[in-house]
Amino acid sequence: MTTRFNPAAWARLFTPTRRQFLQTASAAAATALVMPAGARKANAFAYEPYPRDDDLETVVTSCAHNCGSRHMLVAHKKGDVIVRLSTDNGTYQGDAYGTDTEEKPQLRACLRGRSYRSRLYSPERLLYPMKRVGKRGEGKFKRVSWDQALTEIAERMVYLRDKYGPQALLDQSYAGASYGVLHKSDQIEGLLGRFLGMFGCRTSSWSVPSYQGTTFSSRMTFGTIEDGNEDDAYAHSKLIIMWGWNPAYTFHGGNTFYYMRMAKQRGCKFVLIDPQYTDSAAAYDAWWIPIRPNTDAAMMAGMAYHIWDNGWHDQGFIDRFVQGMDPGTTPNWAYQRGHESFKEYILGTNDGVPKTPEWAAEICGVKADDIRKLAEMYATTKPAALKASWAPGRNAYGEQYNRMAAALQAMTGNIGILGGCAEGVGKAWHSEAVAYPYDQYANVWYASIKSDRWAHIVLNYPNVTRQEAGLWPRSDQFDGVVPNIRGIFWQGSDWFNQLTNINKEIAAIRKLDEQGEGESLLVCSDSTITPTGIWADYLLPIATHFERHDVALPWYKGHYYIHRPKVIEPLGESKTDFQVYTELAWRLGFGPAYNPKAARDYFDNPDATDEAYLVDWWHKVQEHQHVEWSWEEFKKRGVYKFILSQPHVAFRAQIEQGLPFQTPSGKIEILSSQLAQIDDWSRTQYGYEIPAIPKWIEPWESLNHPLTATYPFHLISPHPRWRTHSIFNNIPWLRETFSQETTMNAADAKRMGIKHGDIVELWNDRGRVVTPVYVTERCMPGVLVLHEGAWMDLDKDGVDRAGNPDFLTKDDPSPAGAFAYNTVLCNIRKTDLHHRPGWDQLATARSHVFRRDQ
Ligand SMILES: Nc1nc2c(c(=O)[nH]1)N[C@H]1C(S)=C(S)[C@@H](COP(=O)(O)OP(=O)(O)OC[C@H]3O[C@@H](n4cnc5c(=O)[nH]c(N)nc54)[C@H](O)[C@@H]3O)O[C@H]1N2
Ligand SMILES: Nc1nc2c(c(=O)[nH]1)N[C@H]1C(S)=C(S)[C@@H](COP(=O)(O)OP(=O)(O)OC[C@H]3O[C@@H](n4cnc5c(=O)[nH]c(N)nc54)[C@H](O)[C@@H]3O)O[C@H]1N2
Ligand code: SF4
Ligand SMILES: [Mo]
Repeated sequence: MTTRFNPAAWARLFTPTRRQFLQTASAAAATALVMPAGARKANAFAYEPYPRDDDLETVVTSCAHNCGSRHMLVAHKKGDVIVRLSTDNGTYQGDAYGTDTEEKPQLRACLRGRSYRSRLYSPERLLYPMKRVGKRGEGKFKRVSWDQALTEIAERMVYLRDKYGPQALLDQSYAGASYGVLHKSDQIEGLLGRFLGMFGCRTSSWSVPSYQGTTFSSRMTFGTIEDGNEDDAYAHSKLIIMWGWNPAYTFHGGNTFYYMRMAKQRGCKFVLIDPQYTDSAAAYDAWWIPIRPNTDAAMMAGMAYHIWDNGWHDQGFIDRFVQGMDPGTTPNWAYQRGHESFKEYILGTNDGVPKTPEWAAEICGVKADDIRKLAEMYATTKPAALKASWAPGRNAYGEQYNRMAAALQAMTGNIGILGGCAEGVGKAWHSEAVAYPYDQYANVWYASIKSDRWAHIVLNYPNVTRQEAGLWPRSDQFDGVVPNIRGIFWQGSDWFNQLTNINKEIAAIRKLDEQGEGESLLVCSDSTITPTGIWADYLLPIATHFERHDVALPWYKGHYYIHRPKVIEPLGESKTDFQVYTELAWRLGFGPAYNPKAARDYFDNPDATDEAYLVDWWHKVQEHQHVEWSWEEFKKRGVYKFILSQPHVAFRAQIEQGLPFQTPSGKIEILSSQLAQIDDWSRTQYGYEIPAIPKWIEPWESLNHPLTATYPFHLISPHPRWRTHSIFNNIPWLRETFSQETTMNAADAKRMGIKHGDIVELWNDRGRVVTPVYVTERCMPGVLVLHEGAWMDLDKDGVDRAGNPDFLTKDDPSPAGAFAYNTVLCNIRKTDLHHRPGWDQLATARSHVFRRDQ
């Protein structure tokens, strides 16, 4: 093993006491040095004086993770230490300094990316394999060798598989590493899934927290999730409706704002439908329509009514391209099966309830006149982009919202045209995505559950129905068999911190504890000591994307590849996930099948093998995407930006050339052929009935629900600008810009005697969290906003002092699988409890625990 990591230098980095370290946080941002003058002598960098640019080596790489985009980072290093990070300046593809055009924009990093060095070298960095020595969740670990950790994990895996069957190990990998082509961490293409599948013991988790309602809608309506335009298409819109979409905060592409600004300059109007007035609305001077959370489908139904009422719909488009919009486009077989068209539903032909703007206003809290005005704007401005983002679909019956949006997009003919927008999921340009074997062993599983149901399954096993578990049907003896979950593998996920109803997850772990030491296994592979890791039996240190060879893909939007060389050697004893699973696979007897290009010493010498996979991948890029650069040229430049002859618009070919959509009927299916033909819902992965056309369905919690008598506030938990979920929570530079707080309406606060900056407690039957409060007119009455991703920090009474909203969320999934993160009622009051925002108050800086006796 040849690592150039120097433990003494590492120790020097962190010699000051924690207190001194904390005091430096503000100085750090100003000087870009972690240590202030006056602290005990500690070399933040091995190099003083600060090296000049000429002394540094410049390496192009990319930022990472499931953050909404993918930008360039340029590392400037001396020896094996990254001294500085910069970003795209237009030159790296061989263009003049500053090149930044509509066709070829720069990929400039956000604050998170630019602070990446402090994540790389953070005190929470996991450097060695660790084994739990205390109780689960207590945070007591000791350092062990890789050999010991892998031997013990392999033995336990075999024991659990043999005793509890091929469903005993739960794959909880997720998108932390998904946007590389070689080192992947998701349920479909990921390294863990392939490993557990080959081992013959895997329960997978099929519903995606991000957008399962949206995915479902896109698949049912368009037959694909590649329904997005590239972002430059926004520059051609005349009206952009940001429906539950805040691209200023929650990135959905790297240059969205750039193109939206172009639209603004060209006269585009902007509307925001959101319980809060966002920075995006402020930036574009949008008309803000506050809406009660989780009532969007009702408002959209009211808009559809008004559009028909005035004849503003595009009948030509509907007749040619749509199924089930109105009686004329609804097949007879569907009527024979008792279904109705969308228009009949909206007009109330059969249920006697016309979905008028007045009807909608009662539900969503938006004035009927405003619903009418927006409907008119949308139907009479061409082209118009209704961007229905995912958050309103991250709700009970969230799929209905997304399908209702597709109906509005279709009835106004805004699909497949430049400046329109069909996107639900928004996956646009098709990239070459996988460099390692994706064959018959990929995504093998013996049970597949709705992802938010694992704790429920553990707690109630064996008294769980297949509907409750959301089991995906199979055609063998495992069909309908609810898994007896005995182990969890976390890879590229902090899911213990990020899934719903954390107290229920804790109860599930406690139940596993009760079943006896040795009867379960929790393994967390991560580069950071995460809140999830605290609950694991083994922590495996994973090399970051700066420490391994890969290529970065855009995150849904953008058309480029960024080379990711091994910029520095892996810190500590870090290994890549691929090294870890390959080594385990060798020990378990299927090494060559798992990683066919690797020799037995891959654990120590991965470079040539990784290169070989990437070269093969590049050949596919050359072949499929007609790229002329050689692999060597790509490696030299670092980035390949495709130039498209025109903005990529999803479904352009279907509309312009009449090609069929990928649905059973070849049409845009507002009435889904697939759903309309299901008889026994209990045997589907959905478990419960889903209407064949989009409909308004009352959610299980909302501001219209009687439960408001006890819990009068609706909590939504959007994504933070200063974190990627839980990633970057411990970065002091970012903490200076934002903090974890609850946003509350000023009139509500006044009525309750709560003032800006007070510490408040939010609670419901599921949990309690503590945060400071931010009082503002920018949030509608009755709604609270608390961003997801804070590192949980429980006190002895089980109160989360860090303010993680997932102590309040509910683990009931929507029939189509949508996580109901934004379907939450709770209450709020002032408290004397302290908020402990994590890193800067030591609460979650667990590194000192781990390193104490080394
Ligand atoms: N900075 C940053 N960017 C990210 C991420 C991140 O963690 N940080 N995560 C990425 C990932 S994985 C994902 S899935 C996407 C998520 O992308 P989105 O789902 O679009 O993002 P959110 O931030 O959850 O919510 C967007 C807006 O929806 C509003 N909203 C919430 N509930 C409702 C509702 O019921 N109705 C309406 N009309 N509005 C509602 C919120 O107030 C917020 O302004 O973001 C990606 N981008
Ligand atoms: N209340 C509420 N909760 C939510 C949401 C919400 O809107 N509201 N949003 C949900 C959504 S959309 C999402 S996507 C989830 C995100 O949930 P997670 O995916 O669990 O969140 P992350 O914080 O991104 O965690 C990813 C982890 O992967 C690690 N990682 C990164 N790269 C690698 C690698 O190469 N190998 C390994 N082994 N590990 C790596 C990171 O260090 C990090 O700890 O959160 C969900 N939680
Ligand atoms: S948007 Fe994402 S990829 Fe881009 S710099 Fe920020 S964190 Fe990195
Ligand atoms: Mo997500």
